[in-house]
Amino acid sequence: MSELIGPHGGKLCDLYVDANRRKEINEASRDWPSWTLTERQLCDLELLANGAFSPLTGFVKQADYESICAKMRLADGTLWPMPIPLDVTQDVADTLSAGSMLALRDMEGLLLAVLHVEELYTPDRHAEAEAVFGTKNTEHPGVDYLFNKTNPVYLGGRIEAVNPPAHHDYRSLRSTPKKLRAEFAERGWTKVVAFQTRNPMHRAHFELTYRAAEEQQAKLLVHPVVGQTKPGDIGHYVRVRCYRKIMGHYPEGTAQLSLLPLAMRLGGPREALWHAIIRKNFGCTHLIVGRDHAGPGSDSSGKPFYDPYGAQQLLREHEKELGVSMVPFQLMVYLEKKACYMPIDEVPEGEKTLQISGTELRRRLNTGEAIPDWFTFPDVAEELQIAYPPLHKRGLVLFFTGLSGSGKSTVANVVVSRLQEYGGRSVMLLDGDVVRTNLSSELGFSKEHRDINIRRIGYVASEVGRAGGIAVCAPIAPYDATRKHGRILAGQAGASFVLVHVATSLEECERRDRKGLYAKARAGIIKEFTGISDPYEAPTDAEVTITTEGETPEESADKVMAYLREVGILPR
Ligand code: PPS
Repeated sequence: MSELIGPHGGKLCDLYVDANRRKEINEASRDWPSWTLTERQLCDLELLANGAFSPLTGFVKQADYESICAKMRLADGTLWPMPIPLDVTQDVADTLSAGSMLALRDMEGLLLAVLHVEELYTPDRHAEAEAVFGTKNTEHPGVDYLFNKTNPVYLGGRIEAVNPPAHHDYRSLRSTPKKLRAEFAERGWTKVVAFQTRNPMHRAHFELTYRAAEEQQAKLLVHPVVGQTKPGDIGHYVRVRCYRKIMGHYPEGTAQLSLLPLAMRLGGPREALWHAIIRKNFGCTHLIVGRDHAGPGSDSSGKPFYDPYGAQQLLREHEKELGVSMVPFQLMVYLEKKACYMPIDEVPEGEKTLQISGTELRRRLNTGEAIPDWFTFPDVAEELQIAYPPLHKRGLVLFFTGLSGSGKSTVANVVVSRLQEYGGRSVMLLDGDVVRTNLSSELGFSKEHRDINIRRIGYVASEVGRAGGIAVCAPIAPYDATRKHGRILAGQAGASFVLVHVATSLEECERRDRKGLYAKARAGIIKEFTGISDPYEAPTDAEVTITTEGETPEESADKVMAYLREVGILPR
């Protein structure tokens, strides 16, 4: 009888201590310095502790780190492509030395593990970026994280795990390698093909995973990442609802769904190798690897960060050593006449094929147009349609920006009345002056304070949008980056964001000078006045531009309303 594949390095690690040791650590930890784990570190710790990162028994020390960067191997030669150190601030590092104990806690302060600090070292992050990601371009999310979100000092050392990180969602779908292996063993699943994904699964994914398992005469593990994925990805709650639906389409006893709390680095080929090692630890013998596996796509000049087949190639080179086979997959397309899916390479010449891109799917969801059955199973489509209703039923952040006296508030007020006439969604106005009285009364007009003010407005507005309401904002918001931050927040909250530039000229604003502020600013009585003694960065990304010169507030509001109807944010 065949046996389950062995873990990477020969031994499945389990870093959890027994009850006595837990008690000891809990008591002693009160005197140890503490570190609050970042989201990424929480993911790393969970997978270290439960053995998904076997043979690692802690955060990597310098010799391993250097060897991983240079050779994709630990210092002892074991294949391992991704550095997993614990990065901490200089302040915390200053309280530590080799031999220190560091209590690792979650954001609520719960003790999850203790790190036996064996080494502190300062990495050369540029060299790390080049070695691990093959680029120093911060458009690569892994590089951006490394350069902008990683703390300066790395710690390496053994871990003793005390409590697993708390997950309140989908608990029945979160299996440790030990548990999954036990389940596989019980069912006699010795050949298992893993499918890694960070996206919802459509018919093409179903077809390719089904075929891959059939061809290998193996079972299938649908193993989506629910830790950190690519910024902008569909959140895991929606995805897991979709995965659950798709699982019902596989024949009974052929496939299993399990969630992987991995923090992806989007490292392309290296990451693919890492994925294979992790899946091996979960008891899988095969990994499906597609085009640009775990890559972040292309940079702003359109150049792909990785060779689209680099991951397949690297895995193939290490298949033997690893014992995990790479199952390549090609793009699956739908043949209209035959009403079936086929790898693009096998399509007979002249045969009409159908495909729906991610952009087209988003367009259909935005407009409420039907999603065809051949593309997505109807029960999966329904989940997506519930999560992404048409734009006219989603929340909206309507953000006016412009100089003081440009007419922002006047036009915003007309727009608010019009939106209320439409009904359907509750409307809230966050006017510049009103916000400064209620939400930001302690703030002045320095760049720092203006940024705090706009970030607050962006936050409140995005929460209104999250709840399906409309937030109309009308501050000056002179800085491009802060406005863009508001756009990102709205997007993360699932709301539309529309920027309206009220482009009334400085001359006109000053001529009107309704509040007499421009005169005071010219006289130097008011300091840091926008347009006079403080900058205004005119937007280049506004969806609507209006000028109140030679146009009534009603006419300006009409333009805004027309745009909202045109793009489907308001029903026609
Ligand atoms: S910002 O930059 O977005 O935080 O400004 P905002 O919150 O919209 O506040 C602008 C209103 O504050 C009054 N005011 C000033 N504006 C600009 N610069 C300086 N130094 C300043 N001091 C007071 C002014 O009345 C603005 O109101 P509006 O409605 O824009 O004219």
